[in-house]
Order: sequence, then C-alpha cells, then structure tokens
Amino acid sequence: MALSPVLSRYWDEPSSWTLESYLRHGGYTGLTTALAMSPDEVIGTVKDAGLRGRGGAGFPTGLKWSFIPQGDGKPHYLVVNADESEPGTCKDMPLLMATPHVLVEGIIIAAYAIRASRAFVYVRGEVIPVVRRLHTAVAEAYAAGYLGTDIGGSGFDLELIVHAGAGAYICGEETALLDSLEGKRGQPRLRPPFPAVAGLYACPTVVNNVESIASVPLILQNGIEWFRSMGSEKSPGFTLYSLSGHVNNPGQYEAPLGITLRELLEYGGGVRTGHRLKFWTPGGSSTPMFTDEHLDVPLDYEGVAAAGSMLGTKALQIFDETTCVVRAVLRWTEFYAHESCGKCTPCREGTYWLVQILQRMERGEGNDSDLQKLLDISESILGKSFCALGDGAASPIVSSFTYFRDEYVAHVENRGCPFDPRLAELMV
Ligand code: L3W
Ligand code: SF4
Repeated sequence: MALSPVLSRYWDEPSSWTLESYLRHGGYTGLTTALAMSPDEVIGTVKDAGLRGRGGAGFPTGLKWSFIPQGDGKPHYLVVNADESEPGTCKDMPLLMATPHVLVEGIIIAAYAIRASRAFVYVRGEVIPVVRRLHTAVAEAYAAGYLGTDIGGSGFDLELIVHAGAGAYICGEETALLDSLEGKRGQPRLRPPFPAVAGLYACPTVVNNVESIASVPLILQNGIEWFRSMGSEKSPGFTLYSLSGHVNNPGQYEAPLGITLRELLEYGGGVRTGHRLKFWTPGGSSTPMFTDEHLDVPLDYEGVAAAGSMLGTKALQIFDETTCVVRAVLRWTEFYAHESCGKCTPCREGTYWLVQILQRMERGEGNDSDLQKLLDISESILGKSFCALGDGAASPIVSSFTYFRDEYVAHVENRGCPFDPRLAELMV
C-alpha cells in the first residue's frame, strides 16, 4: 500500500504554518463549502464520510456531533484535546507546528455544525513552541475574519481560546480535561453523562482530538467519495502513523487506514540495521503489545482489534531483540504510576505495587510468587478502574506475559536482568 500524504503533504515547505501558505494550498475553502450548507448537512457529511476519532477510541466523529441536543437553550462548546502525552504518541504536535490553520479551519466548521459559539484548544503546556504557534495562527485567523463575528458573512460567530495545560497525562482523558479547563484539579468524571450531554460548565460539549478535527476541512473540500476511496468500509480515510524506537527513519508516516507495519517499516528504512523486530505497540503503550507475528495485521480499527489489541493513537513503538521486555514494561508502569490521579484504589495502589515488583525483578531480587502477583494485581486493575488509564497501565504487563513469560522467569532464575551486560559477565 502506498503512503498518502494529505494532512502532512506540505509540512516540509518553508513557513508552512502561515496563513499565506495555508491559503495558497486551498486553505479555508472547506469552510466556505460548510457555511453554504446547514449545520445538520455538515454533520451528515462527516457522518457519511465515516471519519472516526483519531485520539485513541475511534468513536465516529459525526455521530458524536449529532448527540449535541438542539434547541435546548444552553450554550454548546467545542473542545479540542491537544494534550498529547500517551507514550510514543507524537502526531498532533508536529501537525500543529507545521499547519495550525488546518486545525483552526476544522474548529470553525465543527463549531458551526454543533452550533457552538465558543471553542477551546486544550494544549500540552510544556510544548511552548506549539502553544506560541497556535496563538499566532488564531491571531491571524481573527485578523482575516475567519474568527470573531459574522464569519464569511454567514451570521455565525465564534470565539476561539487557546488554553495551555499544566502537564498532567490524566488531563488527556476528556472529562479530566474539562475539569482542568474549568479551573479545578483534573480528575475524571463519572460517565454517563457523556460530555455531549453535560460537558464544560455542565453544557453540551464535543471533545475531539486534534487530528480528527484537522481531517474535517479536507472532507468538506474533497467530498465523501474521496475520503472513502482510502481505507476500508468501517475504517475509511487516511491517518498519521508515528514510527519510533529502533527504526532507521523514525517519524510521521501518513497512509490509508489498513496499511501494515511491514509496509510502514519499508518506508521507515526498516528496523535498526543489523537487528530484528522483537515487539511493538500498535497504538501507544496503553495498547496490548504485538510481536513479529503481527507484521501483516491491517492497521485499522477492526484489524488490530481482531488481533487482540487496539489501534489507539497509532503510535508504533518499535523494539528490537536487544530490549529487555521487563525493563520496557517497568518504564511504562513507572509512567502510569506517576501519572495516576489517585481517584480510584485499583489504579492508585495497583500501579504503585506493580512498579515495586518490576523494580525488584530488575534488581535480581524477584521470586517465583512475583510472577503471579504481577498478573493478580493487573487483573484487579483491568476493567475495575474508574478511567482508561488503569486499563492502559495493566495492558503492557498482561500482553508481555502472553509473549515473553520466559523472560520474566529468566529474571527470577538468573537473579537479575539477562540483558544487563554486567550480569552476563558475572555469569560467564
Ligand atoms: C455520547 C455515548 N458520547 C462514547 C464518546 C465519549 C468519547 C468518545 C470515546 O478514551 C481511548 C482509551 C485510551 N454518548 C458515548 C459517547 N462517547 N459513548 O466517544 O469514548 P471511549 O470511552 O470509548 O474512549 P475515551 O475515554 O475517549 C480514549 C486510548 O484512547 N489511548 C489513549 C490515548 C492518549 C492520547 C493522548 O495522549 N493524546 O490520545 C490509547 O490507546 O486508553 O481507551 O468522547 O464521550 N453513549
Ligand atoms: Fe485516576 Fe487511575 Fe482511577 Fe483513572 S484509573 S481515575 S487515573 S486513579
């Protein structure tokens, strides 16, 4: 399958982030098309195109928009989740650096469709160049009349606010994000009600990922058939795959949904020269890992699910045979334990204990019962935590046991990490 640069087609051009460059490439024509339609027609177009959320869950975007009640007399809000921080996930920040206007245009179209007059971008605050670039693009859009009152003479008004978060992974969970935006400590809310019913300030709110909203202007510009000509019936369109780790040319590769890792690795120069693939994540560290058995799994929502994982954020982290799976899982688990918001016991306590056990295995102090303890604690987290962070923390452990149980056993029997060169010397 060939790559299909659509969102990324002119990322390498000088000054690609300016309004001038965006207009030269046909920018804001999707908005003109949308404003000539009724809001419901815009929702119908996105629904019929079959766009699915690119933030991890793959929920149908047009369907989510259609949940916003009409004629309810309440303000409606659009919130873009730009709090990218899932380990391995690095697609939204490059998109915002290269072409922030495609997000601004998508926001205007989406807000028009759901009848919102105020929109927010909740952006990861540590990535200061991205925050600045967004502010610049929003200022340019206001100055050009794409934001503000009576946009394009349509009578539609929109105010767009860029809000920088303070760097908590949990604020990427949509309801924790909304709490944070309201000025509270970011912790997940009970769902239902979903944000579409009671979101920001208890009003109907759509929360969408950056890449999802950035895909909307292209659908309006090029039509439903064009979008559906890529990908599959249930997973149509193009998307950004992030290749990282032990690969010769890491980066963003944009392709139709359904491409395989084998094909993407060809474009990415293959696994680190002289080495072979050991394991990889299809959608960031929260998704169960795959091995070289899964090189031909179609990377779309159904294909990855049928093989036992999730497409997630399409963050393909590649690990070669020099990697200790226990150490990789420990690093991820330390991340989740650090980022656990502490609201529910299985995740707060469980991630802490998982780190303790994995650390002592790496130190050579693990024992036989630790293997079962890791699985028991993971079992107590999976499906029993308040939000998806808990499941995400347990999934690397459970999936690594499926494929690499022997490596855990070796850590106990060898009294340490078999990949540690110092230990190898001692064992000679
Ligand atoms: C109204 C209903 N709305 C569902 C909406 C819901 C949300 C969307 C998806 O987690 C995943 C997670 C991470 N009425 C609705 C409804 N909705 N039913 O649809 O909801 P859901 O619960 O399936 O997923 P989620 O809570 O949004 C997202 C996984 O993504 N993930 C993490 C990614 C991290 C990043 C990042 O760093 N930026 O994206 C990676 O795999 O584990 O499973 O909007 O309101 N009946
Ligand atoms: Fe907080 Fe973890 Fe519970 Fe989510 S699963 S609410 S992050 S403690």
